[in-house]
Amino acid sequence: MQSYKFSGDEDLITFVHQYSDLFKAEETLQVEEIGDGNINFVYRVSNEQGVSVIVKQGLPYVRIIGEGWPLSQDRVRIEAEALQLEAKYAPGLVPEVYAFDAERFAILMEDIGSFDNLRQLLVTRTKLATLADDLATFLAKTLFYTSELYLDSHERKKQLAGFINPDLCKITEDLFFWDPFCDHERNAINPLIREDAAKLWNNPTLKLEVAKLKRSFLCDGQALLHGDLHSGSVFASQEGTKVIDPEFAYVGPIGFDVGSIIGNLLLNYVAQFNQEGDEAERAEYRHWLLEQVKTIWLGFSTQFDALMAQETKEVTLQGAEYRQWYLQQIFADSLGYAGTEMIRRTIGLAHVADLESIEDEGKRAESERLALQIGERLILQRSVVSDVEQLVNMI
Ligand code: SR1
Ligand code: MG
Repeated sequence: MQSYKFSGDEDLITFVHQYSDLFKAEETLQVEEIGDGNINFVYRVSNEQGVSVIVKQGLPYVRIIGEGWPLSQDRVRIEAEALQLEAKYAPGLVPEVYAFDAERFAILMEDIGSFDNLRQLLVTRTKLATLADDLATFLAKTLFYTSELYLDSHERKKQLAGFINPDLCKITEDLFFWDPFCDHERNAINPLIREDAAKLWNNPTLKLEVAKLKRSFLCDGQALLHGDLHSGSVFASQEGTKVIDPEFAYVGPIGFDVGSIIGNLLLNYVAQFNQEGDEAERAEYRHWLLEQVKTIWLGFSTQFDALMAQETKEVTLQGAEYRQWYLQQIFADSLGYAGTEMIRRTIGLAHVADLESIEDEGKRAESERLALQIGERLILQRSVVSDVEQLVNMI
């Protein structure tokens, strides 16, 4: 397989000089590898004054597995183009792309080092002032402006063709909709909840509903999704939010993005029952998390509805009844995908620090059981929960 990997610090520095004039040729630059994701390599290049940029490179395989799990490098182009589109529609909410190099499968982009990873912030129970509003805006704008509601037929087909992304979609097909619903060798299951997992594998009603969600993931090309909107793909501070890493971008069902982030907030919610620290503080944080779920849904749906009414090009798709029907479908899908995210992060291959940081296996099992129960309910009841208030009461 033809591929290019940066050979070392000098090579990375040459790459940075080639695409940016941020640094002088004679400056001493420092290179650190900072990536802790599953798939790619990420480096920070900085000078002594603290000026820095990020280089992200994708090799033709999954980083944490190695060459045994090959992966198309076209994902790097997809990430660069998705970031550029997101920047156009949701300015300030993604890092700026400075350059994309198609030969080296690398992106040079803004360093968002003053923001912290949302998953870590949630584990340490940090309340974030603008997070829910920012995520609502990101979702409403990126999803509306890349949907059939806004694009004309030709633009839409072009977008579809540019973001086919079969390798990354296949990861999601397997890790969300197949592995966790059978006794798959890729699964990682706390022995204390194996029986709970087996109950899901033996529930035909649940498997039928998961199959319907999978069909929608495979076939319903509503908008250009981020495609992997979990807490690790969000960086935040008290001043703002940055969404990173859209290498899974493809044209799919809107509820997949909305549900992924809601599912991640709920994973932290269940973890907070058994995390370290004062129970009153944890209870208060759980309450805050549910408030964020409400704010995200209400902010997203209000903005999306207004965009539908004001900016939809096709007149038959602007009416109030159609808008209400459309948003109700997205709500149901979002609950379903929040449910599959909770289940796959609990018994599938890729776990989350929210649960994994609970050291006591027994306590972790309690939170994991709750994740499976809520996940199952979200999937089964997604069409009967009428609004976000009812959702929060159900949880
Ligand atoms: C092998 S990749 C595992 C997970 O990491 C990515 O961020 C996606 O969430 C994927 O499902
Ligand atoms: Mg990622």
